[in-house]
Amino acid sequence: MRFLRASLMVVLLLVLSLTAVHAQDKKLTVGFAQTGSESGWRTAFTNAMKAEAEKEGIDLKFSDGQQKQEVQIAALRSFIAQQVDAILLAPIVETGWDAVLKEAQDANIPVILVDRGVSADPSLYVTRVAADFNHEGRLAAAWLAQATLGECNIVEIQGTVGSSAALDRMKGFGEVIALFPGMKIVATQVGDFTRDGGKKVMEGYIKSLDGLKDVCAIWAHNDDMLLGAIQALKEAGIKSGKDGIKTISVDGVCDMFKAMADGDASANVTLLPDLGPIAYQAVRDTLAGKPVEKRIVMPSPMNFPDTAAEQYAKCSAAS
Ligand code: GZL
Repeated sequence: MRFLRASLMVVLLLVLSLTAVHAQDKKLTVGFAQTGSESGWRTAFTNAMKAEAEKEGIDLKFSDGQQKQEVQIAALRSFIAQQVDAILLAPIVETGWDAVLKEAQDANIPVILVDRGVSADPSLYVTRVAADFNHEGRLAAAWLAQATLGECNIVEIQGTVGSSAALDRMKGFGEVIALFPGMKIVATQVGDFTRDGGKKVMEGYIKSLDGLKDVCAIWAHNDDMLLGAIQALKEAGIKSGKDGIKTISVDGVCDMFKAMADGDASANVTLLPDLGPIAYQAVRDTLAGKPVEKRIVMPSPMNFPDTAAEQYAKCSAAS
């Protein structure tokens, strides 16, 4: 009898260890609800996530949110119905996610936020892998404050309304310029993170602000809007960058390095797009029952014209 019990234990342990090995080696199926394809950075981020999934043998179900929250929510519901192992979400705006995140939790599917954040209860997602957007705004303002000795009339071009990227960058930038009585934002409008949006906002500023004659700097929440704005300035014969209105923006897309190398842009806070390795590791850890930090912060380097030509040579060769 004791022999039988011992044999059963051995068989049970064997089955459990084989199951554990199988779970570790099982090909992961991950749903990724991306915001859209509104900017150069977004495209670079999407490509990086797909390439890393391929490298790690992850079956990535990709959904382009087309810049619409309802499309992203529908994608999450589809991933739940497909019973994916985990969901990655880059939420276009902060609010309106509680219900669908609860549905994922009830289906026992972990959700990991990548890039932007949400205002939902943090218990509804495992972690958020992203840069600190408030810090990016503070970095941008700190650079401008030292570059202008704290005296500057600034025009701002905002990202998507309600997005954590726009809200937090605006907040961080504002906190730092508030330290300098001589620095103020004289105009702010929404460019929705697109080149066309930035161009249209700048065309309006050129008209309403007398050709920007009293404007010392342009602060854009992302490069694409600044690149569109620079196009509008060129069409109006107004100089930016080295010999003109100072510029500061966030992302570090390849064309921004060209603009800095050409002397049209002044400085950049770079947003690293390669969140894949960290995000997929968080997926594996959470599925294996291991603890995952509630917030994983990516670093925010800055880049300037002095290395822009070399950086442009690298990024244009890679694309
Ligand atoms: C920030 C990201 C922003 C980028 C823009 O992490 O959400 O969205 O700065 C993109 O280029 O549109």
